[in-house]
Amino acid sequence: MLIHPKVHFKPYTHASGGWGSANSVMKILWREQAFAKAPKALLKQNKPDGFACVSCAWAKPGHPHALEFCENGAKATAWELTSKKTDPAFFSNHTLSDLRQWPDYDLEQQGRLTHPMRYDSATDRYRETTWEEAYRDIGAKLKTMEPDSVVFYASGRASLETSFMYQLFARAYGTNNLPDSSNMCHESTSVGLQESIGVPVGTVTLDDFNHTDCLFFFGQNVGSNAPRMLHQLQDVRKRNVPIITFNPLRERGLERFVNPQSPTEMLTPESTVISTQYHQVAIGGDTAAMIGIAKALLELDDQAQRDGGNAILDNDFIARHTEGFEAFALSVRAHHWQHIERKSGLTRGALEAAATTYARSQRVMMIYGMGLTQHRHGVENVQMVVNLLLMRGNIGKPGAGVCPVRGHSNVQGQRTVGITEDPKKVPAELIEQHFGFKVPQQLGLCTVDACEGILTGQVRGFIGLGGNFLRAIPDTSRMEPAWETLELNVQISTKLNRTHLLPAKNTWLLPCLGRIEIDRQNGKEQTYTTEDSTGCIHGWRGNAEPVGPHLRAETSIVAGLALATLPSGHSIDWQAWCDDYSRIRTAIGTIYPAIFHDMESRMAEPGGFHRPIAAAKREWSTKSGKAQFITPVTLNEDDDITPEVVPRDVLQLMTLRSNDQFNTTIYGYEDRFRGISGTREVVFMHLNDIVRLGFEVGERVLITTAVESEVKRQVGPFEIVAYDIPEGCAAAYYPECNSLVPLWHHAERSKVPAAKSVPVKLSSVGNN
Ligand SMILES: Nc1nc2c(c(=O)[nH]1)N[C@H]1C(S)=C(S)[C@@H](COP(=O)(O)OP(=O)(O)OC[C@H]3O[C@@H](n4cnc5c(=O)[nH]c(N)nc54)[C@H](O)[C@@H]3O)O[C@H]1N2
Ligand SMILES: Nc1nc2c(c(=O)[nH]1)N[C@H]1C(S)=C(S)[C@@H](COP(=O)(O)OP(=O)(O)OC[C@H]3O[C@@H](n4cnc5c(=O)[nH]c(N)nc54)[C@H](O)[C@@H]3O)O[C@H]1N2
Ligand SMILES: [Mo]
Repeated sequence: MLIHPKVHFKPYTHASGGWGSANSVMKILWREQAFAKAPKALLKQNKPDGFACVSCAWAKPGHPHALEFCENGAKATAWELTSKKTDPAFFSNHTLSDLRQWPDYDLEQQGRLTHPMRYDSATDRYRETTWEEAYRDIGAKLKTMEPDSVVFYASGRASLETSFMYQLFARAYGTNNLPDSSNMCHESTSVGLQESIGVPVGTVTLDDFNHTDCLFFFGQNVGSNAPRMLHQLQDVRKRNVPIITFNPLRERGLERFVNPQSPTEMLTPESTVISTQYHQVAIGGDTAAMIGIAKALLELDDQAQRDGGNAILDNDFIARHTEGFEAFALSVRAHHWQHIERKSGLTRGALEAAATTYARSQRVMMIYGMGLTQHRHGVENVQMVVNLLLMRGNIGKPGAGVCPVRGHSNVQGQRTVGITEDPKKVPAELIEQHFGFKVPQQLGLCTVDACEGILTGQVRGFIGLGGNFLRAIPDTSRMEPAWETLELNVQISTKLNRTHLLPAKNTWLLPCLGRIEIDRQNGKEQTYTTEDSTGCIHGWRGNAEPVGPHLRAETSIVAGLALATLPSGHSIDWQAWCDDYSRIRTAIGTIYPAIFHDMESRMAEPGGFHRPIAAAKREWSTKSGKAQFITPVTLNEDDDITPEVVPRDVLQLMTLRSNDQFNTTIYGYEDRFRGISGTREVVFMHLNDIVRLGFEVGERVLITTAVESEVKRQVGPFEIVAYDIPEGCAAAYYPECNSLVPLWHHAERSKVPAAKSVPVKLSSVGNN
């Protein structure tokens, strides 16, 4: 057996949370030399008088635990408050060609960016500049460019205040090119839910967890990516509420949990069983699985009618509130069980078991993540969740509803205040009335379109409000050379990443404050706001001293760029807004009064305030005025390869996160729950596939995309790990595998890259 010396694979036998989690937090505090600031900061994390965790978007309770953070939230805090610095001396020691050889982990490990820098092509280095010079030169450059050739990307962390200013800046400049990270993430939700129930966001709040009597979980890895939700799940389980999970992998956080903040749990061998049914659905098999559940429900309902029992369907709700049920039911009945079993990878018995529990429950929530949205049929997956909920009237009553788990901590909020490429989604008239400029009519570019534009040369400039665009997008090895032909690349960032290392003709790196840091403007500490995954809006403030005197707040950087770029004479007083953020909030309230009226007082309430969500009140803002059953057109996860003739050596690859990363930020090489340490260059496969394809466990292989063979997309060598994953499926880490995902391989309608199902082939090293 070939074993790569770096890799250590040992199945993890403990629950999620517990000592493993406490240990992991101590390690990162130590490594980041963050003991001076982090412990004090952690006490304020997600507290009404503190700061919003910079990790996930999960809801922050009004009455938080003494320590309202999780292992990964603590890592994110330590990562931001590190005492290490990437300063001008660092940059003078390294050329960009040198730094491009470094792995993502090493780049961000250098610490926080401290000074505004400008790329100097003569020396291939960043050199220090002043803010004034940077604003002046960027502004001058932007003035010479065609507004629709410039892209204003936002990553999802910036506050509501910054996001609102940023979209105004882009639109006043003359473009709707406002792609964001949700274009790679929950856009399938925004498109799917809008069509089905008339809102682009989920309908549940934290309180629903107190009333629910059944939860479904599709394709979300709660233990790593939204661990604070484990508290709600644990409480729900204490009431004996069933949790039914659909995931190709047996994720530890969905199996067992020990609350690391409970001394009794830490000192006893007790852990809470999370999922009561665990269905290892095939990658991309969810729609088929849900069709199976729907079919079983219809069959149970038929049976009840024959027996004179209670109806299983909520016929009254269906009649009063929905449209399209007949066609949907007809189509579900027409699917044969054999076909459903083949497509979902699950047995009829398993799907009937899920349906029976569903049928017995009165208040059901369905929770999901990237396992549903990042597919060719990501929108249909989301709409199928809604179909199931509608069948039993599970939207718009306590304890029930749809719960997409958003990613970045303010990604939902940035959309609410206008970050979108679609001008129809912003109140253009109000903007014109108050700020005196016309919102451009032309549809802007989403993320995939922006990438196309970079490839074709239509896009000439890029401004990044956070994020690591070039690493997060698909088809990275095709995108990188095209990127270097850009005229302008401006990155507003906290840490060095690969996007900073591929310079355009004019490139700047502008270091900003993180949200944990105290933001002083005009001599006053400022507060800021975010919206979480449950539509709840909170006020926060940073509490750590900034890492250096030259950092500027994101608001102030956006204002600086706007002032240097826009013609004088329009009616936004950027400077006054920066001096006092309550003025930005007043402006937000003027443009979005239904959501943000009286924001200043409401944002300070413990737990914040909820935006109105019509569907949660059974008001349907759809075209028909009713909630829509939308029938999926196919049960195939991917039509790129005709499923009936899939060659036997093609596997469906999902790219996913480890427990030791935040997106492209790699905290370390330890995916504790999956038992991997020392490397991320592994591919998880079923033992039968390994044997069938003639490989060995531990062998190092190249992974090649199996569609569009005229373009070579390949990564590796990666080491094969035998893993509990359905046959025909494989898994490997994001972002290492992003160059395997063709740009066109995205969800229809939402354009979310289908990062969870890429047809691939493996080959032995030296044999391709
Ligand atoms: N610590 C930490 N927290 C994070 C992040 C992070 O990187 N680190 N990222 C943040 C962001 S931006 C986001 S969007 C979220 C992402 O959080 P998640 O939505 O959990 O995203 P992933 O880790 O990519 O994988 C999701 C899960 O989908 C499963 N899956 C894959 N394919 C399928 C499928 O076809 N069907 C089903 N049912 N399941 C499938 C995988 O096994 C995995 O468990 O987390 C946010 N929070
Ligand atoms: N193959 C594959 N690709 C994927 C995914 C996948 O599952 N598989 N997931 C997709 C998803 S869900 C998402 S959301 C995207 C993520 O895409 P992005 O949001 O673009 O990427 P991040 O890795 O979150 O960005 C990290 C960088 O943000 C900067 N940063 C951190 N904090 C701050 C801050 O407070 N302010 C500013 N200005 N900058 C900051 C730091 O410089 C850091 O290097 O990736 C997508 N890409
Ligand atoms: Mo995300």
